[in-house]
Amino acid sequence: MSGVLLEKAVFDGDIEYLQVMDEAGNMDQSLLPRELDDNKIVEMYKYMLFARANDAKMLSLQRQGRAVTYAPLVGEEATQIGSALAMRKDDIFVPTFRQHGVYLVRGMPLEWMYAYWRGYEEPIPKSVNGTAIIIPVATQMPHAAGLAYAQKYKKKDSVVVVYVGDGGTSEGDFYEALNFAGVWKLPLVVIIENNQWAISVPREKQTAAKTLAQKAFAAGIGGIQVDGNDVIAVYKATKEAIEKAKDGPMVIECVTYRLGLHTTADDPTKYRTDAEVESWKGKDPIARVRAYLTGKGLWNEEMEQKTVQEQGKEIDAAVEKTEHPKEDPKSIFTNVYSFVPQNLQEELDDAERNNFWQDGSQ
Ligand SMILES: Cc1ncc(C[n+]2csc(CCOP(=O)(O)OP(=O)(O)O)c2C)c(N)n1
Ligand SMILES: [Mg+2]
Repeated sequence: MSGVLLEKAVFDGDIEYLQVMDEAGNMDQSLLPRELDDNKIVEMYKYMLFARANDAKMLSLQRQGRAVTYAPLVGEEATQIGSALAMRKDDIFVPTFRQHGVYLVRGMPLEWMYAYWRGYEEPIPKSVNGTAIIIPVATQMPHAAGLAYAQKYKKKDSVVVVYVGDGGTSEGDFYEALNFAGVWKLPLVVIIENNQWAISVPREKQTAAKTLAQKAFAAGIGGIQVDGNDVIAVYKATKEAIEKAKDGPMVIECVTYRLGLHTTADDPTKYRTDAEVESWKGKDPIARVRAYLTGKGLWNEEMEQKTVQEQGKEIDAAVEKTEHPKEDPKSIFTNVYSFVPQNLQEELDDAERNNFWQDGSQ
């Protein structure tokens, strides 16, 4: 009989799915955030166009041997632009290696990005309020939780918005960061950019969990799944999470798709079908906003051509500026820490004493 008493649910959790604009560009006006007026949606659209144009240029430069490597974002524009536009200036963002669209919105100079993918990393301009590009998968998660802890400790209003891929959510770092953030109720918003693939490993072979958002529950955090190809839904979910972040963290799984290569060293035709890629092209994040704006008479072919031209010019100017970079090899000593530790200073002195960079021995 005591067994009956034990038969009760001790945890109950649902993951909601949010979509505001569907694949055809139909908007559920009741869910549209009030501040997103026509102008703001046009701005979102232009950012997405820019992100895609920039992506195509970078890919083309790499194929010409004018960039070392690159991780394209094509297909993931809504997840990046929607979340970035929801951030406030003082919020801090922590990317992986694919959030070029977020950098764009945060005002990262294009030249910085072109120099980076050519193999030369400058310090991140302070005004961007974000960290460097992070290549080791999920290692940014504990850093982001630490940054969020610092905001709370210093009684600052800033929220940390961290990005992680679907693959990254299987890493220990991901769970450790969530656990820490849950216990300390940190102002941390986690954007899972679920693009369905971790290089060649498909989403269904990464985890048996039905959603990635539900991973938040184990850490006592809220989670939501969003149509990651719907820029309005991503914006809305991120904005609300930032507004509530003083009460604790939130995990937002953005369901999107990597239409292109993992990186320029990858050939996805070896492990996935054209039919799959084609089916996701039907959910293109840019096409649906164009359909919406065109339907409302806010956009037309002429405006599209003009914007594409202007953006192309801006991109070409940035490429031109970084075509003949003047690298400073000393930056690997001076740009890593906020000060140069003694052991690095000694190495630097030694290199200079021995004319390391002049004698061609590097
Ligand atoms: C700790 C670590 N393990 C492996 C790699 C090699 N690697 C780079 S990206 C990647 C897959 C990441 O997939 P996901 O988290 O889904 O992000 P996406 O590349 O799809 O944006 C792997 C395994 C790495 N960079 N770091
Ligand atoms: Mg992925």
